[in-house]
Amino acid sequence: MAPAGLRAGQGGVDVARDRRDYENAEVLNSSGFPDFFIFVSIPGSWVLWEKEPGGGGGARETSGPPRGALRSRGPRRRACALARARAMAETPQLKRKRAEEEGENENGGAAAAFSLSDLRVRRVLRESARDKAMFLHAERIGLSGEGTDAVVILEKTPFQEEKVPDLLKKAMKAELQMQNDIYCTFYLSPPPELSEIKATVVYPATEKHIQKYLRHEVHLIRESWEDYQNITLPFIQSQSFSIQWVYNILEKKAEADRIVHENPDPSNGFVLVPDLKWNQNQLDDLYLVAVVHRREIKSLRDLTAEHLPLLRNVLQEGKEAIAKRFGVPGSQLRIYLHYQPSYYHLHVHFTAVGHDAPGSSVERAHLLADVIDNLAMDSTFYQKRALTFPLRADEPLFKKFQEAGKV
Ligand code: M7G
Repeated sequence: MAPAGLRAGQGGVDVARDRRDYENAEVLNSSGFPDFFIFVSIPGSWVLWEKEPGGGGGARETSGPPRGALRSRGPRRRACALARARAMAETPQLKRKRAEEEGENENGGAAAAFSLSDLRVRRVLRESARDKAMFLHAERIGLSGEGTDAVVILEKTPFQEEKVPDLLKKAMKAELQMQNDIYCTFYLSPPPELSEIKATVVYPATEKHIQKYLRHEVHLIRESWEDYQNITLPFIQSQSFSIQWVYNILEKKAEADRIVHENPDPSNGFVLVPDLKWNQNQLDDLYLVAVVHRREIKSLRDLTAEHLPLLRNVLQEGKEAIAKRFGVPGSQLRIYLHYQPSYYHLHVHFTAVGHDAPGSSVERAHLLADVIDNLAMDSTFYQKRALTFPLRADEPLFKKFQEAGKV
């Protein structure tokens, strides 16, 4: 039987055809170690996948014209053919592409895990020597050679107290940089387990994600209630910034194992999870976020006295849960809302009071306890007063305020 249409396995398998045809594949013959081959019939053709010679880990595909005498062997055998043919024929690249496609459905839009080495750096969006962080615009190159944008945030993680003695002992290299009287400076090259870097990846990233991390000049906007109604609200309504990650948390499709506390009441309940920014290795930068179950509250501007029971639950139960789980008392927590938030689904930030968390400054953070008091005094407090917030000069909302002659 002369193989027809021999193609190299590595990157040479036609994914579109494989995915469709595998559904009807039937195993004709197969072998495991040491030959590793699988011979299947697919509609209108036969295909042989075999291990590429040379131990490179690739698969070689050979296909040919229809054969008359092929019999169906039932659904189980077909499923087996599907899985085994995939396992043999897929290169790591193809595997990732399939995982990505299938992951989309399971996670409501979230891409499946992938390796950082798939990403290529395009440019530095911003860096902060103080925060020991760098924000990168990266891209992931697809099989057809086209790039998909990603944002990567690299941050040196805070020291962990229990690992510090090891750091001094195990530092591979300690280079003395200068010495003067009682002062000296060393540069250490610690082993990998003591020199962690946290990498947060947004993939695929939209232009809005990229702009969010690009350095721009910042302006303070003073928004009256009328400005909110005429400029901000129509703008928010015209935007489609996805809050799928919030729904994934509420529906336990993501981060379910990270939930610290939940009050399941649909009106007055919420879910408390560690924030994306916190790696939970140390309490100094403790950061959790409470996401409310109600979906129609966009921001501080929508709050009235009707929401007091919900806000009181978040404050009280959030504090109790953090004290119980992490041993940090309520008096050492900064509990606040952002205005403007990045995501228009009500959520509350819980950060360690000693942690200078991004967005915890006066122009953006509103303490939850103050919000509660304000609403208790006046139900329409946030539909009356002007609110100040920072906007970067490149943000579309800033442009709207500019067009309206407000900046
Ligand atoms: P925000 O005030 O809307 O915007 O807060 P900000 O990001 O400009 O502060 C949203 C909060 O949710 C931030 O503290 C984010 O770090 C956090 N966050 C964002 N995402 C996409 C996730 C996520 O997927 N999981 C968790 N746990 N937190 C997230």
